[in-house]
Formats: sequence, C-alpha cells, structure tokens
Amino acid sequence: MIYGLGGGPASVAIADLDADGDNDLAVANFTSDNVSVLKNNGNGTFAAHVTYAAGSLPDSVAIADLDADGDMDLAVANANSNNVSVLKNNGDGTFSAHVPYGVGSSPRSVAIADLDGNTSPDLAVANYSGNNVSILINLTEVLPPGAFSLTLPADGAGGLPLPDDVIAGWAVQPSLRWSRPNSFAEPTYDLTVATDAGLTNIVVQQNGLTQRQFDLLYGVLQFGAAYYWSVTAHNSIGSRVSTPSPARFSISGVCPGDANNDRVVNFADLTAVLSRFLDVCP
Ligand SMILES: [Ca+2]
Ligand SMILES: [Ca+2]
Ligand SMILES: [Ca+2]
Ligand SMILES: [Ca+2]
Repeated sequence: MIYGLGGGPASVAIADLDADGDNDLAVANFTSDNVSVLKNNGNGTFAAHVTYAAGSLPDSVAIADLDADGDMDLAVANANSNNVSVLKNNGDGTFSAHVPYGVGSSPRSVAIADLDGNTSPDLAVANYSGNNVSILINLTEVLPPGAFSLTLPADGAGGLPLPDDVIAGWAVQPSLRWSRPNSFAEPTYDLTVATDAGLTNIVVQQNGLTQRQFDLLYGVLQFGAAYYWSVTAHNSIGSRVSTPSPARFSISGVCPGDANNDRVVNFADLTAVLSRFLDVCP
C-alpha cells in the first residue's frame, strides 16, 4: 500500500496518536513545511493524511507526551528556520498550531527522552550547520498523578462469579482494573481489597503494581460476600487516591454445582443430582 503525503517526506515516527489502541504515523514533509498525520484504521491500513503546518524545511519528527496530559505530542526539527516546532495533541489525534523553540543552525534531527532525570521528556536536536547539538529541557511542571477511576468491576456491581468460575461478570477475566492518571512516568499502584468500606478488614493488599490491573486468584473471595477496593497511584512527586475510594462489588450467592444447597460442592451434590435421574419434570 502507498499513501499520499506532503512534499518531500523526510522522517516518520510511530505512536498511538488518537489513543484508540493502534499505532499511527507522523511524517515530516521537508518541502511543504508541514507534518502529515495518518491514523491507523486498526488493521494496518491508514486514513488519508491530515497536514499541520510546521516551520521551514521540517526534516525530522519525534513523538512523546510532552505536557503530561495523557496524549502524544509532536516535535519537529525545522532545518531552515533554526527551531523545533511542538504540536500539542488535542486528545483525539488532531493537533494545535505549532509552537517554535529556537535551537542551533540547520537542525536536521530531533530525539526525545528524559535528560535531566525528573521524568519529563526533553529534546535533543542535531544542528547540521552548527556542528552541535541543542538540548531543550522540558519546563512543564512535574506533578503528582492526576485523577483516575476504578473501572472494573463498576462501582456497585453485584452477582459476580468467584474468580475460579471466570469470565462472566468480570469482562475478560477476573481482574480489577483502573484508568491511567496523567503523569509523565507511569505511576506505581497500591491496591487494597477489604470486606468493609473503611478498608480495615483487608483480604488483598498489593503494593508497587506497575500495571493498571490486578488478577484475582482462586480462594480469596467468598460466595455471597461484598468487597470494597481502592487504588493509590504514586509517582516521583506525590500520590493520588482513586475515584471512587472505595468502590464496592459483590459476589453471587449462588454456588454452581451445589445441588443440595449446603454451600459445599462434593459427592453429596452428585448423589443429589443422580437421585433425580430419569425423573419426569413438568
Ligand atoms: Ca491510533
Ligand atoms: Ca500530551
Ligand atoms: Ca493534549
Ligand atoms: Ca526532563
């Protein structure tokens, strides 16, 4: 497949620009003084490019979340205007007007990583005619994690199966899940599950989680019981407690296989079922 672009495409970078789970393209168009964004249709084909103005003779593009608002922004090295354009993502893969930052002479390449160790991404720019490199330290304030939510199970969800019964009621698998707070670096998470809203009778305490989900194991939860859970996110600056805190969910009181209703599944249940074998039911 071939996709049309602006003039003289010189550099391409890849990231999920519209936060829909697939990787999109940003291309610096050297002779048309703009950047093309191509959104992935989800299967490796791309929608027609949308262009955004950059500086003069953009020769290089790089992608990172430069302002810690959770979406991926663009940095473009403009060879003829001796600056770097930053284009902030509006959150949906469209971009606001570029803001130029002066660098050395004839910048031809830009790369992004945290250079001063404060977690925010900074820029390094190679200046072709200047025979040097410009370092642009990101001055965006590094803040504690932003607000985030407990997403699965939904607060108040009831009748969930036990983890060993899997699937139904837990979406894909019996996992507790939450959203990502805004933060330059992914926070770590402390998870608490308790049998009371005050989170004192704790049944699960897991600290330092690096993923935004926790898989519940067999044997921890009980039929017919209610549980309360909360997550606290930590980054280098501070902490943030989830919304809500706590959320509540309850497990189904129905025990699959407990044919004689004694809350235990054993041979007695098999006997109870077989005792009715060949019964004619109305
Ligand atoms: Ca995408
Ligand atoms: Ca951003
Ligand atoms: Ca943004
Ligand atoms: Ca930094």
